[in-house]
Amino acid sequence: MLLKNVKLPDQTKLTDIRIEDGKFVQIKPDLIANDSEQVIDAHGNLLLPPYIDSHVHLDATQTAGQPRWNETGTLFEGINIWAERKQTLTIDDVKARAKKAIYRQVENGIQFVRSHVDVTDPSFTALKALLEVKEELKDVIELQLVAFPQEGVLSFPHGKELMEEAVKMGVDVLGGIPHYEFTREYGVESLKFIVDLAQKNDLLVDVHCDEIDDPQARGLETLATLAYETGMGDKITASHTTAMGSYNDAYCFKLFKLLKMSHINFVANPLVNTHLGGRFDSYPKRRGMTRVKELRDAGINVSFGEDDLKDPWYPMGDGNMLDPVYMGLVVGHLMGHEDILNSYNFVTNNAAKTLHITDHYGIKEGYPANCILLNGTNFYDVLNEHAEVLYSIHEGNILVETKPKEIKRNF
Ligand code: 17E
Ligand code: FE2
Repeated sequence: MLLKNVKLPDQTKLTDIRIEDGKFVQIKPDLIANDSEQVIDAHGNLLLPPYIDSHVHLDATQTAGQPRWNETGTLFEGINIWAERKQTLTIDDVKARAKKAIYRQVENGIQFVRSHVDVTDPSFTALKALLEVKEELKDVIELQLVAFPQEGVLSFPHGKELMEEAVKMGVDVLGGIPHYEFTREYGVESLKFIVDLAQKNDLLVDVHCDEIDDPQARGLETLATLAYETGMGDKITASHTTAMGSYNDAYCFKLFKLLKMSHINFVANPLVNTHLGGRFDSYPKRRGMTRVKELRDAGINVSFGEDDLKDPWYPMGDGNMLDPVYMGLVVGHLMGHEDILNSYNFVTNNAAKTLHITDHYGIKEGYPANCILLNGTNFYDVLNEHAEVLYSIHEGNILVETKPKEIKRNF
């Protein structure tokens, strides 16, 4: 296959790309098509590596309103509603809902996903189902599964054993939820337990860390210290960290030194945390998003996730990474022109670092031919105009083709 007249984000001139046996084999201008080679003319449109959703909950997707809607809009009501819905899970139910969400994600150019899966359920129904989905869709999407202790490690009966069992079942990443544990001490102990278990089993870590508007929440400093002292560094990710939006600046200044030393990654979920955050405030109301701009400017890796697609925490979401990018830029005061042009990094290259997939992710000769051709010549237009993903190519196969919308104006 030959892609002609492609615009790569870091190059000013157009180029051509040859794909053979599922890999990028040549990236240079003026390549000549071989006999019978399929040619796609990009007409100067932007080619990116595929979108990555670095934080989503596929076990709960498509359950909004079941058994009731979240009327307070708080994280805590979401957790309570999910605890009820969890009682009625079946493998077929989880698989059907997860696949529905993944198909939308793939149609919108996503090819890599990290999904948290609640393991505070002794039957492990959701995890069993998602392990099957991961295998069944492996030619379409690369799915990482996180053992996520939604109701706590120390604060839920047999929480530690459930995490250990999830490791045996084959998760890729270990999660945690220190701000939800009964006490600060339980939070600290849970983080030590998770990092230790990850080290012993050579797994990554991605913690729901300080997802609360409590300026006293201090899970992050413990997680970063563990990353630094164990040397796990960038194998560890802190998701949400919304308490950082409430920390005082003096504490945050001191904290940033540790964050840089620790090399941990951050995932912000701009849509969901703007929706769930500030719910106990009157006015002024806090925004609930972590300090994305300051983290980025300090050279710390930050990506964006969708978090929820129609579930007890968030009633919206259609598997499109342009949505969290848009919201993240608005809420994060990241609307400088260069900020907008480069914002695709939050859902591509930065997310690839978090997922530890940079050895096979990116548009480079010799790498698997994974890419998306967008209906726009730069990311400012793509984001602003909700540009279609014209082609999503995975290991050299065209997964999805989309025709641009045709509008007939009668005036
Ligand atoms: N669970 C949680 O603790 N936090 C979230 N944002 C979601 C689930 C979606
Ligand atoms: Fe989450």
